[in-house]
Amino acid sequence: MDTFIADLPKLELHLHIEGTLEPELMFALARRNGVALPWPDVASLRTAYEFDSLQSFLDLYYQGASVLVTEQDFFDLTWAYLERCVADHVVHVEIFFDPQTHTARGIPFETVLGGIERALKDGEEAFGISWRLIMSFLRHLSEEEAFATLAEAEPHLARLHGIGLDSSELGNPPGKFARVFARCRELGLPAVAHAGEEGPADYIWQSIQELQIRRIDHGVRCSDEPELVRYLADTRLPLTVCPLSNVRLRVFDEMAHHNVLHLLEQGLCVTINSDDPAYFGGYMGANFRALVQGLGASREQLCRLCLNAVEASWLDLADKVRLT
Ligand code: ES4
Ligand code: ZN
Repeated sequence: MDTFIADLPKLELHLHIEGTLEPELMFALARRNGVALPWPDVASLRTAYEFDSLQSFLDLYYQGASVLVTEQDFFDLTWAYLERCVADHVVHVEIFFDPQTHTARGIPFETVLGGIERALKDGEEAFGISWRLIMSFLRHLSEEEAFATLAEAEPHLARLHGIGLDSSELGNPPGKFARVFARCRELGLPAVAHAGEEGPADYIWQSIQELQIRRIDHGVRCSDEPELVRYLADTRLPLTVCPLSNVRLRVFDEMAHHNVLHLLEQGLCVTINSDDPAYFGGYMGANFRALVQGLGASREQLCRLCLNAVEASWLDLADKVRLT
């Protein structure tokens, strides 16, 4: 089964590039940039990877990102992720970056975008991995701050394929950003949003009705509302599900209780993704293996999850056909 999983061509549609920062690289960049970290070494940092909620993770994730300073740092981060993609036979990636995490520290938008984009272009050339780049707004910040970030991004819009919404979900409903997302639609940017990870099914409805999103990131709490599950099955609006993330952040108390295969069998377009793999215990291959170990996923189900990712991706039709 491990060989079968290794050989499956995979697409990753829910990946925060800042969440691929491995402890070793974090310490190397801290040294390179003279940034102080609150942990003495890699081993003690790893012991801090014990989360009881989304917020407990985000606090550490934002602290870790403070070592990313130069264009080369963002290149090195993204390049290391692409090497993991090669190892896991990931052939296409649609990745998030959080500009506000960096611009708030005085890092220019162009430094962040330039480093990530250069690695993605080099990776496409070297490994044949195709890609899309999604700029994500931090929902714990204000609407005004999101509009300011959009203004900074406007000269670079041709380099962005869409927008997302992430960070602390509870208390920050999708509707808070309805006007930002409306403006992005006018600018021709398709949207996705994190919804129904820790937050209620109503946040999923809101992201559909008020943000007009093309995919839901996580969305697993849809199970709380049968009417929503029926809607998602009928429309095939995709869900980018992240199994290891959900268990690490206590959305499900163990993998055996995860609902992703149940949603798959109800006809939803669910896909498998790694979210923040450096923090949650594994990249794409590890997530697929966890489905087999924890849920007894069959080969046929794993294939269907990969085909769903082709359907859910923003690849051109010709490339989708080539992959199926
Ligand atoms: C995130 Cl798991 C998760 N949820 C919401 N926002 C995020 N940013 C990075 N990882
Ligand atoms: Zn996420």
